[in-house]
Amino acid sequence: MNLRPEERVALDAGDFAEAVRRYVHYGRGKRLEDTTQGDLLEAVSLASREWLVERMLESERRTRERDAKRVYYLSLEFLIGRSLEMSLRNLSGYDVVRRVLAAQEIDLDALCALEPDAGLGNGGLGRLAACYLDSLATLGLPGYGYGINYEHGLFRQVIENDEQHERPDSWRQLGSPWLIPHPEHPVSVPVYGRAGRRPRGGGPGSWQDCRVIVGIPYDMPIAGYGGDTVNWLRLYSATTADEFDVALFNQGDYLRAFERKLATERISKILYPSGSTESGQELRLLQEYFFVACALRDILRRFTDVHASLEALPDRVAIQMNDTHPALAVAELMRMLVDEHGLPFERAFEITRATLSYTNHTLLPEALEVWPRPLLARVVPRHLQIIEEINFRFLSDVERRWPGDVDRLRRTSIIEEGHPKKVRMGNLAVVGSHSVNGVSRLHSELVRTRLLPDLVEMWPERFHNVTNGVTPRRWLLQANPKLADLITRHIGDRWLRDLERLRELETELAGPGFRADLRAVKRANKVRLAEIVYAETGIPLDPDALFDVQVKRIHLYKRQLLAALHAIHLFLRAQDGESAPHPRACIFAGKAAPEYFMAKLVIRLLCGIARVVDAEPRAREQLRVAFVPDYRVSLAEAIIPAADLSEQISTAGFEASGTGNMKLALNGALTMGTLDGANVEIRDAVGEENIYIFGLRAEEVASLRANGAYDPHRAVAESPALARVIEALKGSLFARAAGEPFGPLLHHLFDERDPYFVLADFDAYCAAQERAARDYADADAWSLRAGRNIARTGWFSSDRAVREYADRIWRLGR
Ligand code: 26Q
Repeated sequence: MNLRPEERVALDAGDFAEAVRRYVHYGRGKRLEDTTQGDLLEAVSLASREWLVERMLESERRTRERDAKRVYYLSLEFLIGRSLEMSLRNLSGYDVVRRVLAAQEIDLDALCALEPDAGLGNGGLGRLAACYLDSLATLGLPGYGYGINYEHGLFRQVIENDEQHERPDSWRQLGSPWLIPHPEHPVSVPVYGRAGRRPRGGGPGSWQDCRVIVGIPYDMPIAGYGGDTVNWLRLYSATTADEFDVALFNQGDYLRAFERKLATERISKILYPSGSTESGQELRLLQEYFFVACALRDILRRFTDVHASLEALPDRVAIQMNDTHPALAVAELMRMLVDEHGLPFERAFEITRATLSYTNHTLLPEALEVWPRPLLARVVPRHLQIIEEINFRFLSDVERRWPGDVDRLRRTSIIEEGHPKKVRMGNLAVVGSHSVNGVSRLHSELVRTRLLPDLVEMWPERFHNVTNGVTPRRWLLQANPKLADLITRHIGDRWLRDLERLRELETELAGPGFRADLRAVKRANKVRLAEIVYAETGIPLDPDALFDVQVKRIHLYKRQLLAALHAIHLFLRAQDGESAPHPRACIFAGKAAPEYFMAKLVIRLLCGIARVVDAEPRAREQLRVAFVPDYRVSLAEAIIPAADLSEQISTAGFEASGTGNMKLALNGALTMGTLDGANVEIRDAVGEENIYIFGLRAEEVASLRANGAYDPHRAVAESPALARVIEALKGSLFARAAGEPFGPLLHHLFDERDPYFVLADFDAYCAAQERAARDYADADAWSLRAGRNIARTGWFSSDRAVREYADRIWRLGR
């Protein structure tokens, strides 16, 4: 939407310089000449924030005036990364500010590079939430994120002696200029205590003797491209109410009062790393409940400020649950409608269901959330009652449709039988939503056929697919300014709002000039990355080598191990004096969950291979391996634009979608991938000739598993190359000390018959890699195919994905 000129707040250069001076002087209490870079970063950020705030207030005024339907994106994770550069670019103020500051001998790029990442997420799911906020604002939609203001984001990863060690991430130790605190708007959230008897027929219930947690909101402004719309991400910190603790203080229990305060404040202390598999962790449950309760209070307050009756809630509010982590929203919204607003249970449930929708991000059985019933009974007793009432009514419907089908009742029940009983959050989310979606075509199909076939049979119309997308503003404009400039010089800048316009590059690709320019941009990005990798690891990379990149969380199903075995294969061949079709640099980055032993062992192996290759002169002429520590958004922004080859090699059927695959293709890397997640759609988009697809397909993986026909020993017997690699892995060649440190990996591959079929795909993978290396040697032909990846992946914009949600799920167009 376009603003009238008088509505715009001008980006006035003089005002900006003055604001920076003001923040340094009065904010920090320093003279300009005494400031540190950190002071300047803060001052420049706060000065930029003034523009954001003006436009945020203006956006809010417009939305209220139109009484527009709002979307709330509930997520325990928002992987925002840095904000200064992105905000300035979205406000079209980046160049102005750079000039203004340069006049004062301040280097804006250097300041931007100092900003700590807001790493409030684990990986794909959290980054997706951040991309969607960018797109919501860019499309001019009133869409807001709700989450937790973690004091510590995902841990920092340091590598010592080939091993991962975790360090706290204190991203806002010095305060964050991007968080606007609102202590004047606290919300009170009851927890623990006792529920009264479960009311008959779903009448209003009661809940006594609760403790109260107080949520303090902090708002992070989110600017859309062009700056016309600025939305916000509202993050809550947990604390206690002063009045509440006064009771304890007055009893003279001074220390206990403080202990309680500290215990409560733990709730927003730290982000749980994914793969925190130990189930039933009370603190995680408290986090999930706390932020959902804060969000719903805020949402209903905003709604009831304007509307007398809650009947119209679904017409004005859509709430998206990012995985099952916020699934208690079903019970909490019901509780508010029934217990606080006196609605009949049946009507409240219709409203709840019409308001909520749920996105599934995983099929991995170990990642499906279940909570022990006794824990819910203790922490949120009234919610458990509501869940059981919902389940009772739901199972009655099932029984009416399939009389006597006891097995079906057992499978679909929200409550899983056993000792103890458990609450299945996925089933709760499906029963309590009007829409359930997967995140790629293949994944949504597998959700329907494998994960939830019974619920699909019950409500087929409820199930959708929305293939993920990524924001071109961060992942092209900001991360790859040289490519962005090149594109804009050829087709103008409308691609920034309409990424499918990149298709216009197809005609440019016909001329050799454009392909050479593409190559020059890629090379410059590789030089920049090589500097970073050298600084971080001491490993020198040749910018003319094929940059082969695998960056993502370390997980067995993602099969970094397959890439490691391939690197060993290349190493052994080089040692033999065989020459490769083209030199290659294998670049890895990613964090392992702290207690995920096998993933950490994979990191040790990768670091070991890197070290051994580095020490072998004959090998390092044609091979380099680097493990770059502390993968995070800002590091991704440096790695992705420099990639030639994008490793997307998960076991087919396990990666829900992937989004790094989209970012890499959009930046002109060719994909080396299995037919998994969104790789399938990337292949359809770029064409078979412009991607390397190999390996077992999802159905083949499933049937191999079902008939028990996978024999890792046979795979080794049939492949001499693989046999050599396995032999090399057995000794201590890649280890720092003697012994067989990689024994557990071998045990997993052979004795546990590796459920991810690494060895089954090894030969096909090596063959595809060999083809890629040969193809790469023809630089011009490669550039053409890289260019086609750029030109044909516009559909993977998060603008397209958010528009699909807006039209089909949130129904924002009135
Ligand atoms: C659960 C319970 C306790 C602690 C942590 C968790 C937890 C946290 C994060 C479980 C899972 C996650 C993250 C999952 C995730 O990132 N999934 C990815 O989502 C992407 C966006 O849809 C997909 O592209 C990826 O394929 C999928 O793996």
